[in-house]
Amino acid sequence: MADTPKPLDGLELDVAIIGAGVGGLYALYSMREKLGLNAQTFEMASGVGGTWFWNRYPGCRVDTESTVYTYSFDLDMFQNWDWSERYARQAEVLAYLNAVADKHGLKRSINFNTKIARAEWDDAAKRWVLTTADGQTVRARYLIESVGLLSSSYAPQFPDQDKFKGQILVASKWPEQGADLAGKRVAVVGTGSTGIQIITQIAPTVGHLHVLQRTAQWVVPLGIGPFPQDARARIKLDPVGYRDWALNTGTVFGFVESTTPALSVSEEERQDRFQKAWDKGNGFSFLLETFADLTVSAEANKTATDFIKSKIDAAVKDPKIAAMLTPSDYYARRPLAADGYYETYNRANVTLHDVKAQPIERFTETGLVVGGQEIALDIVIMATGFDAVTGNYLKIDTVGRNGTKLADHWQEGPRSFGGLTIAGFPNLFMVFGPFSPFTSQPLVHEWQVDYFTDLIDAAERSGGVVDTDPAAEEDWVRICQEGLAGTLFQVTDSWINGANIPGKPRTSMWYMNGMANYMVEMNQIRDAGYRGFRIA
Ligand code: N01
Repeated sequence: MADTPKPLDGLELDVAIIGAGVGGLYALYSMREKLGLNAQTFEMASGVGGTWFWNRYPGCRVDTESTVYTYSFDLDMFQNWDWSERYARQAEVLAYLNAVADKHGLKRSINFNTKIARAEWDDAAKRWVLTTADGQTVRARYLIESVGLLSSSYAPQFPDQDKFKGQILVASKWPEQGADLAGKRVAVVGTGSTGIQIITQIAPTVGHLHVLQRTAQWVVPLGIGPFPQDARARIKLDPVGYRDWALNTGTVFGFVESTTPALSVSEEERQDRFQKAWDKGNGFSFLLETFADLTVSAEANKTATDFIKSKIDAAVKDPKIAAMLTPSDYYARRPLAADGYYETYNRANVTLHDVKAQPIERFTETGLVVGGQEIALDIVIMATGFDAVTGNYLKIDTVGRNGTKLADHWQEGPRSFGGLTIAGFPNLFMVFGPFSPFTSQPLVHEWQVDYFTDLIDAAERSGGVVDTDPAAEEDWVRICQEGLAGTLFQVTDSWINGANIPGKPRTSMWYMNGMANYMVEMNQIRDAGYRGFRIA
């Protein structure tokens, strides 16, 4: 009997898109509705949403204002989507992305539960040949990868992990049906953005919470509250103007970055600015709206950390715990924000462990051994981060022209042109690929997708193949490396520079000159006939 044909096998497309998160959904819309191409999306999850599909852990919400954590292409939805809070919760973001996908009929072009394992460029046929994890083959003229900046989960394995009889939960792969933490003995490993959201959320309801902190973090309040009515009125009145205003800033967080050096003002004014930012909430705002040089000058940075330290000392009753919670490095990781974070450590049911001084040794059947002492636990939550920026690209075995593997091309660290394309990998477009601007994402995703939609449109009219000049890629990487070199982000270990993953090359992965400058540079490239791209 002949084999039943597999449903995808042999599919021929104009455009294959990997990922149905914020960027992937808009890429699908643009390819299908704007360019009229035959496009389909391949998505590992069973639904849309990308990071918002997987990250269902307690306390998960955006820490970018909902005003800019949105699409703008559907002006009606941009003006009228009724965000309930200033910082939307995960469920609300996921509902919004589903509503966008439903309104525009996107789901009919998405293959869910489908993992792309391999992508190889066939130079003779001018096609990408994609292979799914279950061995089916799809061919497409263009390949768009919107695979997520922070979506390749990282969870270290500790010795004897398999012996633990309790539950181990990875925050970024949280069970869809939820997890019952009430009254339980819970450990949280990790105190990044994920960890601090979980810690502040679950502390009041768990039996006992053990926070296993390796590196203390500078945390400011987030300022949770209702959606700001003044911003809503502005967006309703002039949505395009609001969007363009937001894009024409450095980080697209809904504020304009300061141009004032911290030490150029009096001590009184400096304290006043920090206090106002503290009262308003938001990590990016505290770091960038207060002063211009906190990320580049150690002296300026110290004025901010002295301020936050004074807040830690005031909030935390036990001076020993306050000292454990005070970082020793710069305020130059991805800025964190959570309401009441430090106060959580005053609770009788919360214990802070310094696992740098007293490392996590191993699991037992009933808990974890930390610094020689067993902590009895029902649940261990790994909030240990992501193989950021490059992780998901490299999980796909990608082969470009002349058999060049992406893993080899990126061996010393990633390379790209404009965060969008890679030399020798024709017709491959990335949404928020390495060396994209260091910004909040949805509006920037839209901008990048619009940019390469125009580029694909140009290619369609002149041969249909876009490659990247290796010299242009080299220049872009150099500009980006110079941009990071001047900042304290480079000398402070975090996922921003790859230092969080053992063995990962430590490198720049960002365009650090801000979105406004990025748009100018990319528009100049377009206006010079897409200089640096090779359309053939
Ligand atoms: O990951 P992280 P994240 N033993 O890498 C610790 C976005 N995001 O998931 O600092 C013990 O920041 C590690 O310790 P150390 C946002 O952009 C946004 O929290 O390496 N600990 C660190 O404390 C964010 O920046 C939101 O010493 C170990 C933690 O795990 C990015 O995602 C919410 C360990 C990892 O922190 C990543 O945040 C959530 C080990 N072996 C995420 N290994 C919003 O608010 C790692 N750690 C929108």
